[in-house]
Amino acid sequence: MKMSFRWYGETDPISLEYIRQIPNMRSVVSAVYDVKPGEVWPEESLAKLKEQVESNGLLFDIVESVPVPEGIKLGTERAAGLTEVYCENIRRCAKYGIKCITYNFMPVFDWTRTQLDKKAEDGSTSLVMYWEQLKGLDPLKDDIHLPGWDASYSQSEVRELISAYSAIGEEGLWKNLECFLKKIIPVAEECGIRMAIHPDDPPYPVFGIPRIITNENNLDRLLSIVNSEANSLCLCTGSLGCAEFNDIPRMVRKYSAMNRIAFMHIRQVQLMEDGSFEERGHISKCGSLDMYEIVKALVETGFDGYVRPDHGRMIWGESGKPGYGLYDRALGAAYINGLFEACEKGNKHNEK
Ligand code: DNO
Repeated sequence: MKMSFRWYGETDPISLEYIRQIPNMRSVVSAVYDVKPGEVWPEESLAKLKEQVESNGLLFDIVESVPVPEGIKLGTERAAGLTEVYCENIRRCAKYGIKCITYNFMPVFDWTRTQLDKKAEDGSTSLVMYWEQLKGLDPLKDDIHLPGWDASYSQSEVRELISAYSAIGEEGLWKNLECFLKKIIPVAEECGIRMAIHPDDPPYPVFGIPRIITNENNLDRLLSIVNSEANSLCLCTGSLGCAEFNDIPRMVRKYSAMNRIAFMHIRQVQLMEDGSFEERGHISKCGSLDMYEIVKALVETGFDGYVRPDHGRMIWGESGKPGYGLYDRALGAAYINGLFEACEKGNKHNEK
């Protein structure tokens, strides 16, 4: 496995010097953040990122994300042109050494949470989603400002988008994803890049907006659209894992054995009885996901893709981008390294 760490570029309060000091750190996961979805990434920006990362003794070979514009997801008349731009971005990334690109196909919003700094008993804070706080909200009537939602849309734009997605429904979204994949995967193959789709977070419809990258059946369907290792998963344990119907170790084993996981996001969540969830410290004891079983599944299937500790809590007085502080993600990386070492040595021992 290739250990990696997300870095938001020069505005990230965490320096590459610090990231480099995390044991076994290899790759920096980043992106060109100052270009809008649907526009071409300037080569100078990619060259600069590569130079910054490499001068700190790390590799820049994985991108998260090249965002997919709404026009592609909605299949508007602009979709074909926007897909061309997307393909150009894949080619440019390849030119600067990128091997894996993460993206998602979530309508309008990326992840959904109701609070980003919920205090736990030990004083740490983390992201949570409490159904209680969402109940009764109607995005078509109420002004909704959930933390972390894209503030670049006005409330009326959000309403229009939600109506447009409700009109196309899940099957419409599938059709547009299929069209997109059939165009981009051959380009990715040609450039030696693996596209890694991030699951919907959480993996079910929110406010009636369709969501499709949610469960095993749908992941099977997605992978069969183009049967190629360039059409792979970013398997995010925390996103898929906040629904009880997803058995994460089983899914990891299955898709890793098929060599269709390009990137693992390792995040811990605690599921609550009513479907709400809290993000927690990475170790198995802290939440609903058995991290040992997850890593064991990876090791036993010979996984050699990228791994990153996903969302950490804020601890030790740190403040910063919710989910993306240094300390708890570094603890997560150390823990994940430990699980890999133990599972790899155990595996060799069993083979003898
Ligand atoms: C949350 C992340 C996601 C992810 C995108 C990928 O912190 O896991 O925002 O980067 O969904 O496109």
